[in-house]
Amino acid sequence: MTLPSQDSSAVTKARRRFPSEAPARPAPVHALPRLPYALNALEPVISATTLAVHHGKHHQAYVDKLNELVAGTAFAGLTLEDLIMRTAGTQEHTGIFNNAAQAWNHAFYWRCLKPAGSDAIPEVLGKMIKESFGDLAALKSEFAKAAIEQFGSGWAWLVLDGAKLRVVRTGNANDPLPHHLRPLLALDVWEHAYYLDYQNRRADHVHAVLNKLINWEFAASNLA
Ligand code: MN3
Repeated sequence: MTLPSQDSSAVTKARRRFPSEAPARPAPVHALPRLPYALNALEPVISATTLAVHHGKHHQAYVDKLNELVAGTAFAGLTLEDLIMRTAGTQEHTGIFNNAAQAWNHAFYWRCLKPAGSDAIPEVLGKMIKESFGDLAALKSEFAKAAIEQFGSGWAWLVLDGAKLRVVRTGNANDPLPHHLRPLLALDVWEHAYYLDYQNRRADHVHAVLNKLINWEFAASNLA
């Protein structure tokens, strides 16, 4: 006879009788982080509808799928960063990599944005931008180019590479961590990030975010 994999009534009774021995259903290791602002806080650049779907459906789905994939495996209990580093470039763990990276990338991305962002840059970061790009306009221009020219789904990043800042782009779920680059800022250019608000006008979305929503304090905090 095949034992039922889910709770049989006998198991349920045993759990009631011996609560201390009952294997509690483990909480998901990876949880959807709360947004650091209200759903409508980024309007009109990013609508509440886009944010609700992007965070509540897309980001949630990556987290849920990751929990499903790692449950009962040697990967259970590892942080997102560990999962990314251990599965990057492997053929056999592509699913775990993709979902762990997307879970990490989105958690990072939400913090890169803030309502009514301005071009006021913390001093240390401002100095590095000057050294690496010349000025903020040049950084924005290079960042926008990477975001707009990324073919298909992906991300644009400002990263710390040794002592220098660089703009890089990655396709699909890929992020800079396995390349030993430290992310300072990320911009999601998957269509789900902007399509409801901008349809095919990715460039308009990119420029609006760069000019109105960037959290430079968060970017600077990632230097440490
Ligand atoms: Mn996304």
